[in-house]
Amino acid sequence: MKTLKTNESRVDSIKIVLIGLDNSGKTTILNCLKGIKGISAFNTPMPTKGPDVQDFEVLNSKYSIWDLGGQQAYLDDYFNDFNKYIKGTSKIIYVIDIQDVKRYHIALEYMKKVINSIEIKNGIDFSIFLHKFDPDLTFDRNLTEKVIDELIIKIKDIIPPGFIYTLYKTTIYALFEKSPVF
Ligand SMILES: Nc1nc2c(ncn2[C@@H]2O[C@H](COP(=O)(O)OP(=O)(O)OP(=O)(O)O)[C@@H](O)[C@H]2O)c(=O)[nH]1
Ligand SMILES: [Mg+2]
Repeated sequence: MKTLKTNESRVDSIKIVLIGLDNSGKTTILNCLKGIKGISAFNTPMPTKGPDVQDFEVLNSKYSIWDLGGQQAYLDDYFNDFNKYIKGTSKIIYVIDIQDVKRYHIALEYMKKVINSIEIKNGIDFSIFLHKFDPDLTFDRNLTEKVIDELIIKIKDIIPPGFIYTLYKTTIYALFEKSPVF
């Protein structure tokens, strides 16, 4: 993990912030974005300890991805000066583990805090990933289509009027497929 100065922003690169609860899949998504394919993309990364910044170049564009580790110990720290974390950010990706039904309410509560902490709400592209939406996702008693529909309604309820966002279903098991929900 790199040492991070929270007021650091690299003007020549596109900054993307990945945020969400622990185990939601942020680092795995980052690895996919970095182009790590094959078996290593499926390795389970160690939990990210606080903020981790990764700089890389894809097709002549420079990216600076800020992967904010989601373990309980770090979640509140980001709000001490959230606007420093998101300074210069083009895109915030909020990741929700669609398979972690028991923690939907915590994920939503945290998302609300994140959105409310963004001072300048226009100009940042806000995406919500309903992640681990695997092609072979099996619905059971806990995870039903109705449960997902209800989650989407709750997300819409949290979003403040005029706040622009896009909701995607994502998975790493389709070479990172991403399709808009609406
Ligand atoms: N089924 C499934 N599992 C996934 C997917 N993406 C990631 N995972 C798994 O989810 C687990 C957690 O992934 P991480 O990327 O470490 O999660 P994280 O959000 O970075 O977690 P923290 O660093 O603790 O905040 C790992 O076992 C991954 O292999 C997916 O699309 N589908
Ligand atoms: Mg991580």
